[in-house]
Amino acid sequence: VAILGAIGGLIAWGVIATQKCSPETSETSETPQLRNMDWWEHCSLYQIYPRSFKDSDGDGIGDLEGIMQELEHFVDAGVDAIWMSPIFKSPMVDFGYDISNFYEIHEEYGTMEQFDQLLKRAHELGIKLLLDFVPNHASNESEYFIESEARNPKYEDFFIWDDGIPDPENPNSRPLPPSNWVSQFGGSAWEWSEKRGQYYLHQFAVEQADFNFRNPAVKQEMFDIMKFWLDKGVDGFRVDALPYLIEADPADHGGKYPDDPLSGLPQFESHQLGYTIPLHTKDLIELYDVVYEWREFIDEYNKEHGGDTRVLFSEGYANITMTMLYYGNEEGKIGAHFPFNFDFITDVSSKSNARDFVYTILKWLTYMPYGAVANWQFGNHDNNRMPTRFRHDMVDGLNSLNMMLPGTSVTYQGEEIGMRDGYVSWEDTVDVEACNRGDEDTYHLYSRDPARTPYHWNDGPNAGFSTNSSTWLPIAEDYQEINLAKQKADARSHYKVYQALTALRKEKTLSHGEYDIRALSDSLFYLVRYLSTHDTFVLLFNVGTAPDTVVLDRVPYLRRPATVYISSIHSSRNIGTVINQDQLILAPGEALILQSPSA
Ligand code: FRU
Ligand code: BDF
Ligand code: MG
Ligand code: MG
Ligand code: CA
Repeated sequence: VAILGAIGGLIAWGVIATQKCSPETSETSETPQLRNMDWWEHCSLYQIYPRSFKDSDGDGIGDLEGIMQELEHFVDAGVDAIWMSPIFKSPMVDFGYDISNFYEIHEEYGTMEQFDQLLKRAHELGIKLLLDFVPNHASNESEYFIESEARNPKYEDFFIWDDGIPDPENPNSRPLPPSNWVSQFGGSAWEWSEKRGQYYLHQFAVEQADFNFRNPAVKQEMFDIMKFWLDKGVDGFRVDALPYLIEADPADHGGKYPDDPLSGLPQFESHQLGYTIPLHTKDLIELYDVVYEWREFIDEYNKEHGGDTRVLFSEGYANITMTMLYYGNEEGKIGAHFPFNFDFITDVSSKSNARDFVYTILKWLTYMPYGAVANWQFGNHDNNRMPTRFRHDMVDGLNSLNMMLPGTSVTYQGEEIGMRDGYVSWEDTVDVEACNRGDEDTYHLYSRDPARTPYHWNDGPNAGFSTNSSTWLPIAEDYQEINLAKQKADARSHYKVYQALTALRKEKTLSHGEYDIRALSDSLFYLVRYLSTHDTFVLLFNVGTAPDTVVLDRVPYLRRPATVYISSIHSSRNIGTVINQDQLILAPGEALILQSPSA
């Protein structure tokens, strides 16, 4: 309840009668008074995976200068804000999520001067730029770790160190790991340091040592890192891997790291993720207090420095209750501006029907705290690409859903042109998760490489990504069919639908309107966005594999005649087609956005 007061004034998309209307929204006397929205509440956010976006210097690896050269792409696409996966100094064991210096740019990606220029140019173009903040761990090549391993008093307790358990059978040999905890990338989460004669914790790769968030000096370092980049002018952070921030404290468990309970699932051996239930290693309630402190910090920074709001978007896969705690708690603490919503990635797929979609959408909107801002996304660098997880014919409908639901839309690099997973052979596989958890026969179950292959700019060599003879990951084989240049030239394309959608989002109905969503059958659902005195926009989407009929009287607020405003690229209906009939048959995957005038 207290969150009401705390978030107060941040009502996401409702209409507030008490707020003075801004000139641009007071067209007629009946027009509802619409509150002003902050930029992040309804922006189109885009994730860049820098290593695969654009290579400017011909080494086969994407870089900052490449992003700089292509910034106009975001203006053209209608994107308002971008966040970049890590660009900091790194041995690249986990492609930048293993940071060895949080204050420096990774040399393959460029220089600090290039970063400063990129930020300046993005701002000149009206694009917000967010960085990836990775607080859970540092590279074992970071100064923090090297000094900690050497017991330099300043850094001695920067990580989670423990003696381990004496081996009863071999009292003189190396002790056993402190607990049965399993790393996200497989194997024990504890690694022996010969140098320090102790184990350290790594919830991810061996080379990614977990920070000790019970050490005030670590917390201070995190503030210092954020301040360093905020002072440069970044617009905020995507915050990585939060569920793993804090683990059980031995002080609460008789001085010993407690074992996680066993899942009992017979397919897992003790070194495999899934063998245990992460009771002591994930979603610990203390971690939220750290997030709430970061929010206080960034709010304070905003107050002190003015200008556009700097934001925190949190990352973490957790159940709905633990996810919502990132927004804030009932005691009035506020956390991230929003936690990323992964429900379209984890809860629906090509096997889902229209009811599953509606249920998944309403889940987030139901659990979200009152007045909070929603967000939607269908992919990221950790999961198979959207058209591959769903069906190829669903790209436009899924992008429509992303753009038409209330709140912020998040696009993963390539979704605007419907890029699919690239094929990466075992020989070409570089993802640490695939290499550690899989082998030649099973790597594809774990590999994140297929979602990370380079962006398809055109049908030239290396899809226009790089002039090098080879690229860090292979180019997906379908680049001559699926690329940006072709989609700009074609009369109808995913990209053109995407552009129309980002433009449609500027309508007040989309930013401020109410929503209604319902399954009309197993395969067809509608999403209505409506706002008094404004046009209504209706998405009709057939997620099934057979044609299906929609009786238009069943769609509320859809006054006829209506007009086709956007249609999926294989639809027989063109933009501008007038819909006056009582029913429509939608082909499999067909999506129509209908516009109908206000009453
Ligand atoms: C999760 C993620 C992964 C990375 C891990 C550790 O999204 O960002 O890509 O491997 O966290 O930082
Ligand atoms: C947890 C997780 C995965 C993600 C990535 C990093 O296992 O966050 O969900 O896909 O592999 O670890
Ligand atoms: Mg390069
Ligand atoms: Mg280990
Ligand atoms: Ca941790």
